[in-house]
Amino acid sequence: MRALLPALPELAALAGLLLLPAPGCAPRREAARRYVPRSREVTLTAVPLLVHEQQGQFPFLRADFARGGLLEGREVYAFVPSTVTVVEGDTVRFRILNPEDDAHMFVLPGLAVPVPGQRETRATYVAARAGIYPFVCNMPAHAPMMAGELVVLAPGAVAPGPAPPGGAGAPR
Ligand SMILES: [Cu+2]
Repeated sequence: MRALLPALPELAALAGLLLLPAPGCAPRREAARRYVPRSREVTLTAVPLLVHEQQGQFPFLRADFARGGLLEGREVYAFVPSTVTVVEGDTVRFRILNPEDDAHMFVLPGLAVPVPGQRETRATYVAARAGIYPFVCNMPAHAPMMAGELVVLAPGAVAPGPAPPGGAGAPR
């Protein structure tokens, strides 16, 4: 009987083997993979695409801006870039350049900032939850064309750890 049962130390070793976590699941590795939120500076520029000042350059715009035209009462502007990607928990420091003389607004859920002409405007936003958040200029003459998206990734979607300064292949 004694010979058929494994000895106590053997049983303990077997139990230890069964409890070993699968490769890649070790708690230590998991901790090292945790994303560390960071501060990200994002520069957006308000860019005129089809505006009244261009009617000399693009004669078709006269018909577009005329009564009943496709752009009656409107002008087309863009935020460049129009997609900004960050990670949940990041603090986004927006620097918004408006080089021309029309005023704009920069509106995100929970943030609304006037963007006067020929000025640089700064705004800080904490990307608290993963998701896709539209940003717009909500001035009637510029909506809905002047718009973009703040894409907030879940921490598990990005490479781990803070970026080494200037390091190649570092997560951005
Ligand atoms: Cu605008």
